[in-house]
Amino acid sequence: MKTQVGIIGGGPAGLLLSQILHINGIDSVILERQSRDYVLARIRAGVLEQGLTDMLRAAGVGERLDKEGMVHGGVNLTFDNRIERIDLEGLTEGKMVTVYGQTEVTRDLYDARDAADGKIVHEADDVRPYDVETEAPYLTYKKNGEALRIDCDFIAACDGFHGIGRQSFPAGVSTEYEKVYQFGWLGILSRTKPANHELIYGNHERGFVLCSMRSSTLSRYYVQVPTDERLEDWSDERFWEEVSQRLPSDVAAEIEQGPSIEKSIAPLRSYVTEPLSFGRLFLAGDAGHIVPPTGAKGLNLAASDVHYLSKGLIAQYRDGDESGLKTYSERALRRIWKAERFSWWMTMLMHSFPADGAFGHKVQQAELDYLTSSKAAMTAMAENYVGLPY
Ligand code: FAS
Ligand code: PHB
Repeated sequence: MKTQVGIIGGGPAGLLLSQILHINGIDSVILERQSRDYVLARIRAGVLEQGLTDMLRAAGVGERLDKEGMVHGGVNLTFDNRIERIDLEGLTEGKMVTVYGQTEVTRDLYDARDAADGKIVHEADDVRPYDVETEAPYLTYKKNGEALRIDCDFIAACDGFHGIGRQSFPAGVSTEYEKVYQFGWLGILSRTKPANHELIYGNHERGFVLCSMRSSTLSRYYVQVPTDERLEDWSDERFWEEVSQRLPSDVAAEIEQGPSIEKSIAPLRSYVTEPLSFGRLFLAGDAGHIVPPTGAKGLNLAASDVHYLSKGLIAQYRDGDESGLKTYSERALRRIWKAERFSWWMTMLMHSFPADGAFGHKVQQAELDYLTSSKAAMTAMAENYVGLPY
């Protein structure tokens, strides 16, 4: 098989890239390791920056988003038995975020690719990129035991943190930066009304808590847990009790408890690999970087990577201008590092660090008290949370 762009990974980054290339007349093939049902069963991000929602609309994938997505003009912080609202819309001259699950974004992108007869190979095993330093790279993979090959002009590795793309860079090319946090997030989905019409991020000495949602009848909650925590030790009753203890009493009183329909623990890490390209192989999304979900940046960074990479590929094919591809890594990394910093800052501010003792907790309370009483500080948080410019 021959295509112009071979894409490894059919998550949001790979699907969005394929759809944008398609509407610009560029052919691509996606090789996805899992089944479509498996990909669509993942419960992950929930908050979309305006940059991503604009890209989805431009790619012809905004209809359900505009119908079902919930636009939020603010976000709330709780600490010291208080709740304080950050007026995102007022502090950023009208910018807001949209709450719409990553699962729905992925579903909408799959539907769009199907409608355009997009080529997506599911359960593609042992995908490997070759000759990426030449003008004729190719991918091999196995499907139902048969060895197959795809010749292409460029390869985009949108294959997530555990993908093959980054591992295919020759030794000595990459520099990795990593910080692993000594806690994870235990998350549940429940068919209950959300605690608030906007998100609530909670700092408490028992640990971080997040009250989010997917719709007016579907809530998403997270609590900080130690990295070695076992899911089987968390009954729904224990989870709801912990959420309530970590919130101000008047906020906790609003919580509608109910059975969990999904429960999982995700580790937290900050990670970046540099550069994001080698020859004609490009990394986009979690393949190149990971952020702790505290800043709601993971999915949104995948979108800005796809923005830069698709622009570079379009210029290459349309005008023979390779400058966008040559500068892709540098341009994407500038925005990635700013999101890494914001995600690290939110994580350090909102989680409990027992090793820092009572003093560390008091310093966090003071920073939150300052943050929520300073227009300058809230503006800085707001412009990062709604998303810095591409
Ligand atoms: P993805 O990991 O989504 O997709 C990569 C795809 O490549 C997958 O479908 C995988 O099966 C496939 N693949 C991997 N290796 C392959 C190979 N060798 N061959 C072929 N295919 C291969 N972000 C937030 O903003 N908020 C959150 O709350 C949040 N929660 C998260 C929870 C978890 C458990 C995880 C892992 C991530 C979470 N994230 C969150 C981040 C997440 O949303 C990512 O940023 C987002 O999925 C990035 O999309 P992709 O880059 O497409 O990577
Ligand atoms: C979610 O709803 O899953 C969510 C929202 C905000 C975050 C992380 C996760 O920062």
